Amino acid sequence: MIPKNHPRYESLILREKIKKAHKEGYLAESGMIAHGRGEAFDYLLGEKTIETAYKSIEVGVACLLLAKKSVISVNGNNTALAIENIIELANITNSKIEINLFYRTAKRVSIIKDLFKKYGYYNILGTDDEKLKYINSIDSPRATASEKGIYSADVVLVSLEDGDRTEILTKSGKKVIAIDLNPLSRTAQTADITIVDNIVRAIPLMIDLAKKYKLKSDDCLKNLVNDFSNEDNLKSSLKSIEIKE
Ligand code: PTJ
Repeated sequence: MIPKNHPRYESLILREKIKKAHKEGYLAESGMIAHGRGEAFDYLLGEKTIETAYKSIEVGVACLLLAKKSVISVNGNNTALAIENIIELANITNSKIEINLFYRTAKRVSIIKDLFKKYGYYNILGTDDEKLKYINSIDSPRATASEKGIYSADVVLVSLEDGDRTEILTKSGKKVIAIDLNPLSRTAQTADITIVDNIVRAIPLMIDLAKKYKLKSDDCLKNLVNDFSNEDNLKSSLKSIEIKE
């Protein structure tokens, strides 16, 4: 039991969620390393949402609302940390949810599918290995996607994603929104809209904004997307990382 007054309470609770997910068999061993990497960057960002992330959250939400077919890609880590928020964001933005695992096993897919069911989400995609298609015929496990989901989507939201996969998605012409605490990662660098923030803060902010921005006109949302430079935003995000003495 972690006492609520522990100075690192929030961070330790997230670790507990990651450990529990691993014990339950759906979080990859490397997922624990990925989490530690994220923790380090979050620490350097001051464990708060930085100005540039508020901007990319706004643009990311606009992009999801404008999409013809948007999909939120889920894996072991984001399921462990943000399952309820992912479902809420999908419902508000009319996005589908698809399981996409780097370390794919039938067992992990089945546990994640059942967890989403437990939280009231029944139509998760990407569960049937045989029905997966290869994006642009690229013969790599990183290029697989379900026909009804990522394969035919125009906008994909990824988090804790691997760089190869993000690159394949962007090269295939899809707009990729990435949530990644490391502004230097290949995912952060190759996505169209990068949100340098922790998913546990970013997704609730996206939900709140989506509720408001649903009322805005398409023209207004399009202007937000067109005026955005991911390169500039990432450069400014890097400046937020300060090593405090
Ligand atoms: O569940 P699977 O099989 O798909 O495996 C997924 C992992 C996470 C193991 C895989 O995608 C992986 O190895 O990821 P990487 O290459 O370590 O990248 C994870 C990125 O997410 C790193 O840049 C981390 O800084 C970042 N990150 C970690 N935790 C968070 C995060 N970004 C946002 N929120 C977090 N909580």
